[in-house]
Amino acid sequence: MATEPDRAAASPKQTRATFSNPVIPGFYPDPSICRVGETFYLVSSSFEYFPGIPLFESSDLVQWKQIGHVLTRESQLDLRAAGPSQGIYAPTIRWHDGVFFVTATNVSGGGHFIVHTTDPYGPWSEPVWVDQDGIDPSLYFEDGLTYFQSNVEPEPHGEHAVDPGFVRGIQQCVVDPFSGAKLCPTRFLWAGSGGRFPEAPHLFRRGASYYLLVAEGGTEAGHMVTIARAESPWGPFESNPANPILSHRSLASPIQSTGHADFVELDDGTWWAVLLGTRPHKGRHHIGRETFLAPVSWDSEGWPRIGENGKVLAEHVRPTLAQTTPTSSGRDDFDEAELAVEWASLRRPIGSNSSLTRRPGWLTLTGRSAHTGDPDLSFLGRRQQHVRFSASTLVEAQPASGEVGLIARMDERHHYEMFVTERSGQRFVVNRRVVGDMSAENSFPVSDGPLILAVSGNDDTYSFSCLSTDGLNEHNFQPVETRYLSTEVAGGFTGVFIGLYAVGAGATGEFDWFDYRES
Ligand code: 6LW
Repeated sequence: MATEPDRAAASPKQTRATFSNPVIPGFYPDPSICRVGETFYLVSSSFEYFPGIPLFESSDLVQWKQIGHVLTRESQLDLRAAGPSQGIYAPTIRWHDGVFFVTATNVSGGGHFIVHTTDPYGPWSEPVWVDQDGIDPSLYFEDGLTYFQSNVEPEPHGEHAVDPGFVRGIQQCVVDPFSGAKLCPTRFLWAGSGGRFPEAPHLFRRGASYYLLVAEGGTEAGHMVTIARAESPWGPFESNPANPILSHRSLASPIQSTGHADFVELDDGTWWAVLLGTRPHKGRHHIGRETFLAPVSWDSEGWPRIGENGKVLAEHVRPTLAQTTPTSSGRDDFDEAELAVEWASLRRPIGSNSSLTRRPGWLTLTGRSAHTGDPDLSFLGRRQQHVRFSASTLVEAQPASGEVGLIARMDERHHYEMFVTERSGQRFVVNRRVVGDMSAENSFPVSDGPLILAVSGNDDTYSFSCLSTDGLNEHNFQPVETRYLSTEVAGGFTGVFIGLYAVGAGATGEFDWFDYRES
């Protein structure tokens, strides 16, 4: 799906040019960034999807190419108990002394872990576990010590029951990053500036000061980034009097819910922030929390501010780095030995339920679950990265009484699909909408033979259509509303995936190609 970036020579004109946000569209929240020489690496949360923690590379901070995932083996990533929006939360990536480290939390088993590698293309190590409560772990290396931060959670994330005596905030210990062993007790660092849910800590140094960057306000409309500083990694931390240093709360900006930032410094002395944000339409968003980039400026008192006076814009002036061009084609002909990196399954590798060799040049999926709301659905999908998009696939389906189809999936209880099935000896194409407890279907009969299944979307609707390759059968289903797949309806932390699936023990689907594009 991807080609190497073409690097154009930097010219004064190019360095003054702007870039568009988000730099990584679609469900890629909680970004964390590190720099190794002239190359940047970025990771984001992946929740119940397998493999875990998408990993990107860039040389200009604007064009990002996914190079793989950090967690590619079941021994690293146990999601068996992960419900929707559980599993992997908020990774941090750091490079120290020739080694890459990623820490994150598996909220569905094990808690915080650290993995490492010398080659970001993998393989990454087995996880080591750190015994500290909370979510959103981070790492800071200095003088041979590895400082390990996280937030403090009074109970499993998501409940937020109020204990009046409990102070939320950021805590820290020192760890051995190769064993996970704690080398000192955990100490409380900072309670934040007063917003709810202080989280997403990152500790870094600039000059003689240690800065503690955090998110507050919750990941919805009240989200913000605040900062404190100290003369030691242990504090005491002094809150920036001008906090927050980024927030879009109550602004009429097309970009909302900005927060959860991480900083990187360039050779030219400029600092940049990656952060999450959303682009709602009529107060709702369905393609998830996305990754944005913004410049960081420092005032004369040594406090940073993100973007244009604490706001992220749809366009900012580019970093002074040689500009690269887009890399991803969005088409998979299933001709390679392995699936392209964009694909993910649910909770575990799709394993023997998928094959690229059973029929060479085709992706074969076989059913294993009873229905599309099953947590163990035989599914391969990619993130819907653009509100306006189209996706299509050519399928030869042997569905038996099961289903072979194309799905727009938010979670187990919120998804729209179009599938081929057989009922009373007749083959049908069915469009089903599942919203919570409600399910509705429309169907029409088709004859045997290959079909092109397509879905397109805009702000308000998805449209499913089906065409037989002999041109004799064409059916366009009534558009269905995007709003019921939105985060505001479905809840949770994820975004819509567009995927291929098979349901039912006897169902087989052979897919010749899959094409996804922004429209
Ligand atoms: C993440 C927390 C948050 O751990 O949402 O945006 C949680 N903030 O920091 C899941 O993405």
